[in-house]
Amino acid sequence: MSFSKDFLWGGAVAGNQYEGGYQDGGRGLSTLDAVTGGGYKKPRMITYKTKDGEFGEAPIDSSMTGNIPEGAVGYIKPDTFYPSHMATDFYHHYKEDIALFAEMGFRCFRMSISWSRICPNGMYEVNEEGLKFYDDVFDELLKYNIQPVVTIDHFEMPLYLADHYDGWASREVIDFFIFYAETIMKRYKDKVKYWMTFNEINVLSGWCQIGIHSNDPQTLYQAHHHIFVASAKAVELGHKINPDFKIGMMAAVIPSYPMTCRPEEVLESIQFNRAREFYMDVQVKGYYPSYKLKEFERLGVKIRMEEGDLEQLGRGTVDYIGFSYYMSTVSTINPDAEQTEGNQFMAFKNPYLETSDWGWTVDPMGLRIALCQIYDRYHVPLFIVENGLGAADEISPDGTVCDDYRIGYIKSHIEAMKQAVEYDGVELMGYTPWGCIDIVSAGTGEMKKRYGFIYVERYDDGTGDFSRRKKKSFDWYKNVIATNGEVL
Ligand code: BGP
Repeated sequence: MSFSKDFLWGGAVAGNQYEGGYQDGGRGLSTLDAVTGGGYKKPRMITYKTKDGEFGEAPIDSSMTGNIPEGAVGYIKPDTFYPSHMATDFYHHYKEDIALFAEMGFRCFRMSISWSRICPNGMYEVNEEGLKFYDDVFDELLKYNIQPVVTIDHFEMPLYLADHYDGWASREVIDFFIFYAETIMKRYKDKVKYWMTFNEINVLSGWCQIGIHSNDPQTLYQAHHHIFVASAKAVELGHKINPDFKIGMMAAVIPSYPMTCRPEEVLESIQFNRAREFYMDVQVKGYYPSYKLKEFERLGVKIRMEEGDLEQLGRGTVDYIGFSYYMSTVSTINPDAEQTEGNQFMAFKNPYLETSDWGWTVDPMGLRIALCQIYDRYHVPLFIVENGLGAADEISPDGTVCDDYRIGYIKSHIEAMKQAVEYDGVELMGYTPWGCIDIVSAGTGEMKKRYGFIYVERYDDGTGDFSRRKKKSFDWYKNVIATNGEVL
């Protein structure tokens, strides 16, 4: 067997892209609720009102970053389509969906909790109906012996905190977050064993994700310091609430290769990879690495720290590294090198690799390379909590959805995982392909970009009855799990 007998096969989603019910059950508004849909060459827009009451809209780029003017507040315009409001309606379909996940044999299910469903304004008021909703979801998962894997914060925050505190730029938000994290970890301490604090911490920026109104390095790294402290506090607190908790970090991993053996390009790729390693160094090793302190000096960034912050980082190191992997990129010193779309940034094209319909470089061996690089640096268990192929799946006239391309993509990445385990000795906890059921694309706000083993009839013009149907990959993945990855 390549994978351990308790390998966590499952699937992954995020609240703002799947849950819907944005005003059901006492939920408060989140930043993503004020972000419209987008599409090809059509950015998603933050709709807002200025402090003078003027309406405005600000584009977010594919890295989901975008800013609204100081003092402006998110505003939901009438007669405007906001994908997160209903998404693909997990809120009303959770029993049906979980039964389908169980039919595939899921051993775990990665999902996020919506902070503003638990604390509607993000502060110290708790919404019991919100807590009850996730109690019901976890009970349904555990009925089928599916372990919840909970992301505490996935790319959104309570709108009130963005509007009134400038989001994570304010140190007070640490305490609000800890109150929220403590509330859910205590409430679900006997139902949820696996947690992770912040989704893709290394790409968090802008108003949608962290509520800041500027991405200048001082503002951004000060906000990230507050997030690091909050994450470390949540990890330390979680271990006190239940010593059996496994609490991880989560980063977007996009390994970079030098375009040539030219030393300048090798150095360029080392520096690109450090952009993610900085976040892993802080959360796994528990301190700011020297290369980043040197960068702060060059940028004139002066992180305002409070007494005990650095000790807190040391006490709140994580149990595992969760990460997303979709693609690799190339580092070059040639500014005219051909580029291609990537996950949250424009990548340079690798002449040896194909790209997806959305331009993302398809590189299964890159997953093995990333697993080796990360495991060799940190020697903690790894968990691939996002991997998948966004494609414009269509229902054939006979009612089937033949997504052989997705089977090929997932199969090749599982083969790479096997090699990392069998030949490179990587300790791999589990694998939860992204968007195991069709959900809204974060970067483009589209339904058209589908990832699921399950097709959802919901379309970018707001039509569709949310009905679910199995794609060809559903039975294929079911057999992968049944054979613990032996048959692909
Ligand atoms: C990752 C995010 C996920 C998901 C994924 C796919 O960066 O963690 O939330 O969005 O990207 O990207 P997209 O939805 O833009 O296709």
